[in-house]
Amino acid sequence: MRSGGALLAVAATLVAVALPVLATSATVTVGDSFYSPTRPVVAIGESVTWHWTGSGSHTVNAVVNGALTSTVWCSSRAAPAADCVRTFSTGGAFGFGCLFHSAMRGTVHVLAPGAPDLAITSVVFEDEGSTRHIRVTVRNDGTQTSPASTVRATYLNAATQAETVGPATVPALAGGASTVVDLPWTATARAGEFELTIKVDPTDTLPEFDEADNTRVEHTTFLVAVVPGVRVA
Ligand SMILES: [Cu+2]
Repeated sequence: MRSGGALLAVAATLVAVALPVLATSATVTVGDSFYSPTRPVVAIGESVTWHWTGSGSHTVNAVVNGALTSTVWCSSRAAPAADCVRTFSTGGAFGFGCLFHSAMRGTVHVLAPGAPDLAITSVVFEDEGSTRHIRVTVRNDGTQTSPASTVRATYLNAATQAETVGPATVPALAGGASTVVDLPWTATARAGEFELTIKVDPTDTLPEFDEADNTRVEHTTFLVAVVPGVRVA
């Protein structure tokens, strides 16, 4: 018993050591009735793990040209069930879906090493007249050139309605390059603190290794309501 425990401890250590190698792979939760995330991103040679949490039965089948096929990636199973792992050896976008639920659809994006990966690295506010400029620094963390994209900011106004600043164009960026994009926020009557959610590639057009670094949340305060053409005494 004792030696068995020791062996288990050794096995646990080996697993712990092996984990960083798997860290860049993606895991998709299979629930009732959804996949999350629906667009996992991995590099060529990496794998996607589907992990069942739903009590209903779900499959993972290949989707080609928008149509579910009979090609089974993961057979029908319900939680608790063994994970299903698939390794992707070629780049591209690979659709998948559940045989039983037409709303369960997703796409695995398999990127070559160095693929474009946009990130917001800083946000600076600068006032000019009644305009507050939101200057957003966007960097391409990949080694390949990123296509032109956009950046925008959203916030809730005093009536808690969503409003948008921009979008502004982010030019194509060489690998490692960065640029500053200006979002001019023309003042309307407003005062107080606003929470801005600033996002590059807001429609997720560009598959990236790290989508989490596309968004920055910033707070900015207008001390008085600025109304164009009205002088505050
Ligand atoms: Cu299903």
